[in-house]
Amino acid sequence: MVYKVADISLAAFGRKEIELAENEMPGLMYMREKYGASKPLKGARIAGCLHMTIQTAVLIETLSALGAEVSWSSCNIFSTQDHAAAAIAATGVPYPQYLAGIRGLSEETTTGVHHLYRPAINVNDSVTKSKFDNYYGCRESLVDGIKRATDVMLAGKVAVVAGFGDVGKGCAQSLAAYGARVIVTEIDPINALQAAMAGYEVATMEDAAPRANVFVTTTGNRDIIRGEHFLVMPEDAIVSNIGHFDVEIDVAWLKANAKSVVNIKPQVDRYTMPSGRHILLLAEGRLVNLGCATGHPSFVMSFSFTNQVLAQIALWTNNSAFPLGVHMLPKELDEEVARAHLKQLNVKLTTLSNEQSKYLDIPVSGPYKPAHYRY
Ligand code: NAD
Ligand code: 9W1
Repeated sequence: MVYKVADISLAAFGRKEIELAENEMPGLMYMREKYGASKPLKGARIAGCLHMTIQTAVLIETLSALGAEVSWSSCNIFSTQDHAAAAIAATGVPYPQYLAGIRGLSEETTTGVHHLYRPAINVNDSVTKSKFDNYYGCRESLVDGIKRATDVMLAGKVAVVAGFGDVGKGCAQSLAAYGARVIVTEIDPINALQAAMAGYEVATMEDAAPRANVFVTTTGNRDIIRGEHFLVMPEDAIVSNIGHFDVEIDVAWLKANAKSVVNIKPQVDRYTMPSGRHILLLAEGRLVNLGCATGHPSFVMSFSFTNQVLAQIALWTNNSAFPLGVHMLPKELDEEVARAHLKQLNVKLTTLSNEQSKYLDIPVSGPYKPAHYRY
């Protein structure tokens, strides 16, 4: 067996957590139930490159259950949960060598598909991926990261959320739910209006910086928190990013201009400013929910990964329908992903009557919304 993991003795622990995650990933378990016997991925060799987490392990075992021959490598060592990697390696899933005969790709992130030589399905733009991952995922994993890092009481604190897109909306909501007073910054008047109507103060970073105890950047843009902001922050302000990689917070300025820095524990650094005040920087300005916590909960990853499985089935079994280029999953499949998660939540869905179906000109079995509908 070919594998390279940090510590194979962690396999038993990983297996127990995988078992727990299975019940929280009903979309993937539905795929196993629906396709486990017919094995539509038989003959397919799938090489995955995705963070090796417990949730990813449930994805890998789903692809295997559907008949695929799976090999896996993590995108980087920092996103590997060693017990997940060990549990998967113990089942005989290797890491990929060179693979010929690729029929297509399914892409999870917003990152572009550059030198495309096979058709690809863009899973990122499925509603059940983007809307749920960004909003519901961050709504839970942001505060998880902040709390694991600092144990700070959020009630009564002032928190700034830079950006009020899907991620910012989720972050602002959970901070407010803990009793923090949330200030939002925005460049887009529509998002700024949404923030104001949701009850948040909307201000600029210059205005907010001297008043805020907790800072969260969610913009996907660069240079959001800069030297002039660090200089006016109150004592032990907590500064974190959950947006695009590490460009939102000017960490280089902090490193160059702080008097000193003390590492409190992994991913938590306390900088001393020239004024003598301190700043707590989380995850070195990288994604705080991944650096200081374990990323999104299984349930929300189940949405993304069920899209991935459906995309792989589509590419493998219906290859001629996907010419070279980037495709979307059809709306019916997006709806199927959502449907597959309802039972576990005891959701009772209403069925269109034939009269209603005619009245709205929508098939009883969907799709229920036009392709361009915004949720
Ligand atoms: P989005 O485009 O919906 O929202 C970003 C918002 O930031 C927009 O409304 C935009 O107007 C605003 N903005 C841009 N520049 C600004 C500035 N200078 N000041 C204030 N606001 C500004 O995007 P999104 O879906 O919310 O995602 C945001 C980022 O989070 C992306 O980089 C995305 O890749 C990342 N993301 C992270 C996670 C995670 O788990 N950490 C999950 C999903 C997405
Ligand atoms: N993905 N299982 C790092 C994850 C990096 C990562 C990234 C997730 C999950 C957003 C997917 C402990 C998990 C993932 C743990 C970890 C993602 C980037 C997950 C949230 C997305 C850029 N994006 N995600 N769970 N790394 O939570 O696979 O370190």
